[in-house]
Parts: sequence; C-alpha cells; structure tokens
Amino acid sequence: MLRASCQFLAALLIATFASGFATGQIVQTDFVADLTEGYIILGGIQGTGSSATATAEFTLTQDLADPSNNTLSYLMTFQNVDLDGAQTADILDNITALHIHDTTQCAPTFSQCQEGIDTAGTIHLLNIFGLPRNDDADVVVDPVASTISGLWDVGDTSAAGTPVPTLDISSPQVISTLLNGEAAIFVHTNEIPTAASGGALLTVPEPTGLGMLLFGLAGVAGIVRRRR
Ligand SMILES: [Ca+2]
Ligand SMILES: [Ca+2]
Repeated sequence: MLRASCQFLAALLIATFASGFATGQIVQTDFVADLTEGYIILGGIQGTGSSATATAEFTLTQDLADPSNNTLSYLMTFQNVDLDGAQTADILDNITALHIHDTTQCAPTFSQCQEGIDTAGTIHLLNIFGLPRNDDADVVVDPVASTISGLWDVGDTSAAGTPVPTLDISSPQVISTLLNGEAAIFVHTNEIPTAASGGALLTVPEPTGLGMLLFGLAGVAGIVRRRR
C-alpha cells in the first residue's frame, strides 16, 4: 500500500512538473457571471423590474508567448428572454443586443455614464449578439436551449466598435479588465433597452498543480502515520 502510494506520488510529481513545462506559456482562467437585475444601476436606481436573467461561464486562455492566440470562450443560458423573436408573441422580451462592457470606461458621448457602476455609456469590449452587430464569427444562438455561446479570438471584428473602437482579446488592457473583475455582460431587450439584466465576470478559484501535489503529500503522510 505504501509502495503504491509512493508510486502514485512520484507519478503526480512527474505529471505536475511535466504539465508545468508543457503548458508554461498557457494560462487559463475561469469566470462566472450571474446576470441578475440586481447588478444594474442606472441613473442611481438599482434594479430594472425585468424578470430576464441568465447564468454565464467563461474561460480565458492566455498564450503568454504569443497573445494573438488568446481566446475567451463563453456559454450563457437565459431565462425569461426571447433569443430569436419567435419564442413568444410578446416583443418586449426579445433580446436586442448583448455585449461585454468595460465598466471602468465611459464613452465620451454619454454624459450620464458613471464609470464602474453604470452600463449606460460604458464602452463595449465585444458585441456578442444583436445591435450593432455580432463581432464574434463563432457565435451560436440556440433558441431551443436558450443559450448563446462562442469564442472571442483575434480573428473577430474589433475595429470601429461601439460606442468607441474596441480592443481585441490580445490586448493587455482587455486582459487586465477581465482579471480585475471590471468586465460585465449586459442584456438589452425591447422592454428595457438600457439593460434588462447583467453581471460582472468574476474569477473562479481552481485547484492548482501545487494544490494537487500538497493533497497527494498529505494523503501519503496519513498512510505512513497509520502504518506506524
Ligand atoms: Ca418575444
Ligand atoms: Ca471568434
């Protein structure tokens, strides 16, 4: 048993360090967003009264050696909204636009914008769906599953964005905004064009290779103690 445990630990050590070398230039970060109306603050008023909500998962993959390989994958699952305008006869629940915003930067043309808390007038990092256009060539809208998914990469439209020109996913400024929790998704509908729901992209802590190694060491130490 002890021998097997030591063999397991050795394999874990090799796997940990082999993985570290093999993926040393690649860093992945997971995010989630809870797109509830509670996040929205418009003109000092929190909440919109809309029943539109969604959950969202993201994975940022950074290639430290070549940022042009950076990507952000996303999967959003919606409730009480109409993705294609055909799910309900009511037009108010139709999604008109879906964007990732940088909540720290107001576009100069929006005097009512409040940096850090206000969707109205903060710049777009990515126009995912609807107006003004779909930037992501990989976006998939599935009204049956009520999901929107895709992959933001440098091949996607980034110039001439709205309200001001946007940066692509290779930009250190975009990466910093994401990692600092300053990016947010906003869902715009006919009912509430300013944003029916929204939420910040928050990082998800994950067990690291070192954490797995410490877990393995603790397990072996426990076995040794029991044998004594
Ligand atoms: Ca509808
Ligand atoms: Ca893409």
